[in-house]
Amino acid sequence: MKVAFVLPGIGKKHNEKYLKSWLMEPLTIAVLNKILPKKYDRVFYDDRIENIDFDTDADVICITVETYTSKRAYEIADRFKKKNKIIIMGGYHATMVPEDVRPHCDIIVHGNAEELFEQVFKDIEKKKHKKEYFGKTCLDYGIPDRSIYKDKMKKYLPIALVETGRGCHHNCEFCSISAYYKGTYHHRKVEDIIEEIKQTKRKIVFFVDDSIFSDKKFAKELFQEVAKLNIIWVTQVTLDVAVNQELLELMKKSGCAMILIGFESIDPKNLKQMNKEWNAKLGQRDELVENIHKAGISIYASFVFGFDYDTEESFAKNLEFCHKHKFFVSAFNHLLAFPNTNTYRRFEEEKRLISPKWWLEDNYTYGTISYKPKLLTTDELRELCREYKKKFFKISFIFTRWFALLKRNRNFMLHLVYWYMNILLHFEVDKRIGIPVGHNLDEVKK
Ligand code: B12
Ligand code: SF4
Repeated sequence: MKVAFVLPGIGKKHNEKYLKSWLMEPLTIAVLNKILPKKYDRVFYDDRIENIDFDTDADVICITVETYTSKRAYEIADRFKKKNKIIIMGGYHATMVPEDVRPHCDIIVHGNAEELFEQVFKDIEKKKHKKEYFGKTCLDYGIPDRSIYKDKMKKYLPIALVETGRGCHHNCEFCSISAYYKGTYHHRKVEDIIEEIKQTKRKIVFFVDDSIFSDKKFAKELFQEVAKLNIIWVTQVTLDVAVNQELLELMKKSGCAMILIGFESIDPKNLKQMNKEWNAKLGQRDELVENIHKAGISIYASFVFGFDYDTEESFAKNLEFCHKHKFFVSAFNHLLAFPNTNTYRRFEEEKRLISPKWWLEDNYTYGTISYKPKLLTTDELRELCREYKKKFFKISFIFTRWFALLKRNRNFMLHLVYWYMNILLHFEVDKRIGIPVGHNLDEVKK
């Protein structure tokens, strides 16, 4: 039996390439490749960078589905179905909205696949497979098998993705992670993580984790081991890391160069509504940011606009906050109601969803606001996000922030990353807006 893995793309503008900053190695596929029993032949199509061979001799097609990629995933599945392939779908969207996915596949894998993937294939061989399988959270996959995309590595950004944990102990209203993992957190074995980092031979590592400090004991143990490797690493954490000086020092010593913090909003009323008021309660936000910077660690500050108390002034205040702290990089995104999150349910109850299944709309483009914000119009919200991103990535501000970085950290590699990211994102502000979701992915030029 032969298995084809497919990672669908979001979409791209006609005659343009896929957005470069989205082109990271597809770790999900390396993990699925590892847990698929060795006896099966396999092939992988990365829809973001190459054309899918719809005439493949594979018998089973495994498609990973995220909300943004779902429209394309269904198209791919329907085309393969016409060729009598067995279609398996899994991933965030398949788990959160199975009713959406069901008509397009033979099997849905809900949740994590580690404990049941082998069984699914045994059942397929016996022609007795079920329509749905339910996986528990489990990260016991050892080391992911990246051999399936080694021929494509040059097309991905030169950063290794190494998973450390899944889930998060917080429950922010808009978040798919909290809806998927329901406030729980699980991590891998430290020795597997260390072995994997060594095997990737990369000098820059992104620890894939939604909240690495959900288990502080584990995080400390991990960083003590990582300190022996001479790498630089980045990850996503919550602001509370800054109250623990010992941890900050350990992070820095082990090579932590940057952390992505989801500030989301600096307005306490918004934070309360999204169930993230702990972000502000932890103490003075400015002091916490300074603590992190003093430790020599840079910040990727992520903001989301369109919450109920946001006005144009909120954008200006946020930019002021960025000017004050000169963040390494920043995101000014608009709020999105991801399916099955509490934000989605609230907007549904309040009758504020303009398009309940926005991800399937034929003319949906990246940046389209699919709900009614309270104090801004949809056009204002979209335009302000674009305008303030432009302000953040202005060349003069890139220089200002770089001078601040020089004082914080002298690592040459980090400075290269700084310029690469900031210039890339400077040019991507307009490239992103208007990407037609689900379209132009069969074009030869990718
Ligand atoms: C790394 C990452 C990225 C990277 C690269 C992603 C990539 N595909 O290469 C970057 C930074 C580029 C990125 C960008 C974006 N991301 Co992202 N990203 C992640 C992150 C942190 C890790 C993904 C990962 O590798 N996990 C490790 C693997 C092993 O776990 P897994 O994917 O869950 O797979 C397991 C199961 O889900 C299941 N499974 C998954 N697929 C399949 C398929 C089959 C057939 C089966 C059987 C099982 C199965 O089995 C696997 C093993 O158990 C996740 C959050 C997270 N912790 O997962 C967000 C996440 C996936 N991203 C998300 C989003 C929204 C985006 C963006 C749209 C953000 C934006 N506005 O620009 C873009 C879209 C990029 C794109 N799709 O092209 C959301 C998706 C939500 C949703 N409902 O779909 C997530 C969940 C983050 C969040 N907090 O909500 N992302
Ligand atoms: S802290 Fe981050 S990962 Fe955790 S629930 Fe909130 S937004 Fe999601």
